[in-house]
Amino acid sequence: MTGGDLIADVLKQQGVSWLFTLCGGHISPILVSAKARGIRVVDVRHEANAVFAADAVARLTGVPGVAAVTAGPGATNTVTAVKNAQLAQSPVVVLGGATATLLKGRGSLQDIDQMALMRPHVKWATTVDRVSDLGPTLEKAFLTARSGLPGPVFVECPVDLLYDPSLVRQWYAAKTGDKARSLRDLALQWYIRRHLRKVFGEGTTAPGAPRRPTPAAPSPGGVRRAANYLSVSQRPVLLIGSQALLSPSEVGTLAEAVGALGLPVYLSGMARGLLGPDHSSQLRHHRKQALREADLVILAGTPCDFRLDYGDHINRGAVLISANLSRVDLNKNRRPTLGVLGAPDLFLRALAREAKGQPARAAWMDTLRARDAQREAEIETLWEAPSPGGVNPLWLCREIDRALDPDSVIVADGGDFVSSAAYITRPRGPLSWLDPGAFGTLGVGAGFALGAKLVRPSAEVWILYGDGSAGYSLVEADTFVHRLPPGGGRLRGQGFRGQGGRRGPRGAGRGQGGGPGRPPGLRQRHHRQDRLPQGLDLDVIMAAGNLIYSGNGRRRVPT
Ligand SMILES: Cc1ncc(C[n+]2csc(CCOP(=O)(O)OP(=O)(O)O)c2C)c(N)n1
Repeated sequence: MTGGDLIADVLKQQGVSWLFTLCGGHISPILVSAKARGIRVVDVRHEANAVFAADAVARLTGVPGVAAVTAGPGATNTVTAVKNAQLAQSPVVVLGGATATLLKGRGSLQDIDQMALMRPHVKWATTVDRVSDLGPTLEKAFLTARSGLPGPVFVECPVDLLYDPSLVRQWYAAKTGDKARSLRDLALQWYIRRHLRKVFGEGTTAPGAPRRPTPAAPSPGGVRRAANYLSVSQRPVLLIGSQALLSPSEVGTLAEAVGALGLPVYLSGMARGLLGPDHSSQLRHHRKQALREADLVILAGTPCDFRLDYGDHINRGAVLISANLSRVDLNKNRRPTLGVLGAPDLFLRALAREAKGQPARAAWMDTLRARDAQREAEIETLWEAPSPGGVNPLWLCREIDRALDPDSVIVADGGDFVSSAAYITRPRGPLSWLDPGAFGTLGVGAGFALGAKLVRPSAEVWILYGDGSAGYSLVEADTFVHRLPPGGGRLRGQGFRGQGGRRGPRGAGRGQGGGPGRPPGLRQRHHRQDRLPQGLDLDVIMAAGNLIYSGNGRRRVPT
């Protein structure tokens, strides 16, 4: 039983189906053991994309997504994606390789202070220094990632904890030689033996059943008070944000509750699509005006940050009810009339049960609907306008909307183009819109799409790229071709030709990072990079401006 096995056992037990990675000698045993247990090891071209993919898996399944990255640059490359997950409140577990415990701080390859690097960006960053702690630490990491306000965690796994103990002992023995020739040699032998007893000494235990965090239920008193406020409101507006979608298995129930409440509702971030493409309660335009005219506003999982002009979009005289898992977000920039600390989806479900006999608000709803229809008509004139030298982005978004399959997921990665897409395309159902969230990170596209396609293989997955954002992750087209199941739906492409396998992980030379060499069983992709442009023959990659790829002809978007 190696440390890699212990980690893989916990992953399996926690229900992890995919391990995203870019390999390296420091982490190879984790990948080999995971693969042996039937976990799909999906290797990408940049560690950020491994974390973005894990983030998408977490958002779509509720089970923390997992990425394993090698020591040093592997970890530093994840920082943007980890920070993005932190701000998006997404439960991601990042396993980081590290130099051998005995070599820390002594100038070995890729050895840096990873705790100092990661700590500000995660809920919990920890390092493990004995094999017996690997399993329990990882179990705690999963629980931490998904409990309370979810977020990423980082677990550093030094390389000598991961390989077969007999190999590691040999490796350490080679440092001192068999025969001690001097007092110094004797001391070193003694020191290393003592260290090995610590690293391997304790017995290991089998992983337990995954512990589920207790749901953060809102207080019944808070729900009752909200229902009372609602019962006298003439012009309420409900705004639902990403945090309300943190329990993917419950989104159907949430959608029913929101429908039953019957309030005018705006959906933002991950909540887009919650009510399907054209629910009668949902509004898409003139949100600011609605919030200014409302006499009651419910923020379900939405802070008063820049997206609401720090609270200024909301009528100062309105009753403001905010439900949020984070006490900080609950009170950010503007103290609500009623703040309910707890899961916003549970709050809305409880409110739908509690709020009976609401006043008729036909006039208010009609006003909002009329404005919505008027804006839709305006947009129709805009998308027909000629766009010299390129494609009218509004027209393109409309075409995409027309083309969207009922079973589709949109990944939004771009600037203005994506802002336009957000109000023109209509995600078809709950959890069918993925965007970076409050961090506004360009480059989430391919990683998110990879995770989405693995979670929902039969869905059509669209990446809406700006031509700028496309540059960050277009290279993962290669990953789509080689790491997604063949024929598994619409996220696919042709054009790369594998040139056969060179054995071993990229750059993982023998003994790299102080480890005892690369284990067998991993194959590196090796392709003709000069064929890369042909690889963009994908029917799912859309880019604003002049770049439009619509590859396999099944649904060609006209240019
Ligand atoms: C990692 C990162 N770098 C830079 C930015 C700043 N930024 C926001 S939008 C944008 C332009 C994006 O261009 P494109 O994807 O083509 O979208 P467009 O706005 O042109 O539609 C940039 C550089 C960012 N949000 N994220």
